[in-house]
Amino acid sequence: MNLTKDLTRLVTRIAGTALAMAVAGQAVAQDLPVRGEPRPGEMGLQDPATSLMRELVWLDNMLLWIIGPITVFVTALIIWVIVFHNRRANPVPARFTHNSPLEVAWTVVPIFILIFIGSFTVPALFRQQIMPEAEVTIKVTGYQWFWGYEYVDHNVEFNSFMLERDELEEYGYEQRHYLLATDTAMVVPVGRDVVVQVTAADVIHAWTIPAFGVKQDGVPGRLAELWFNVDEPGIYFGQCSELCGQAHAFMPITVRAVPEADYIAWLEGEGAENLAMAPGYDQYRGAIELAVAED
Ligand SMILES: [Cu+2]
Repeated sequence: MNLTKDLTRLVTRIAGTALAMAVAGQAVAQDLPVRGEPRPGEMGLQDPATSLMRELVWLDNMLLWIIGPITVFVTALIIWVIVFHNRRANPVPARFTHNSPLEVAWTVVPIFILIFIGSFTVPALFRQQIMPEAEVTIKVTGYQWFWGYEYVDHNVEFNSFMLERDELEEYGYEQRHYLLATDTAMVVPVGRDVVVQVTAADVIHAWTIPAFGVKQDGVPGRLAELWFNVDEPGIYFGQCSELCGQAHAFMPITVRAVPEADYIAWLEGEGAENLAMAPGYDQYRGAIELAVAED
């Protein structure tokens, strides 16, 4: 952890100059590498940023090893039938209609294949759908056509709109982030269990970050949940994934995963209440007091 820099930033913040706050805010933005974004010509999934997504990538690869041989086998059977069992090659067809051993085999073998697959996918599904004890709880609301974020423990609330092409640089993004970057972002601490409550205010939207391996429909009148725990600091992009109307393509999602101290400093800057509920707050407080004492 970059303790010295964090401390300097916190101390200047305590001094309370608006300039120092602006500089600190910018430093957070520029420090963060973009880790979760689509790349041109990409064939596979995005690099996983959570344990859930690592598991999904593994499952995806494992299934390819099963579906690949099955596809080759079925294609070979079709070719074999076409070549050797057409009217010219085989003018007198066999007359039998049943073959019990074969029928048992083509019923039982797929059952075992499905049981094998299920023994990995069902536990993975449970890991996604059973919520851990939330260390950070964020309520996300889909609107036509932007996202609203609410840090329910801290009374912090804001909306998130897509950046136009000519605004990207001003916010520290590049042109390739058009349709992905937003003016404000969901900020989360790395290494903490974040539970996101997803809903919508008008029509059905869907909140997703591909690198996190999460996707959840936001349905008006209902509160669904998803969770993730981000491995590394970075910027991660997603896009609304449920056709929600004319500007469906223009309500992207930006998540900034930051070190804990930056997360608390950000909350503080947003005027958060109940800061003590933020994960790692005691440590953060201790670090500030230490820095002040050394001054
Ligand atoms: Cu939408």
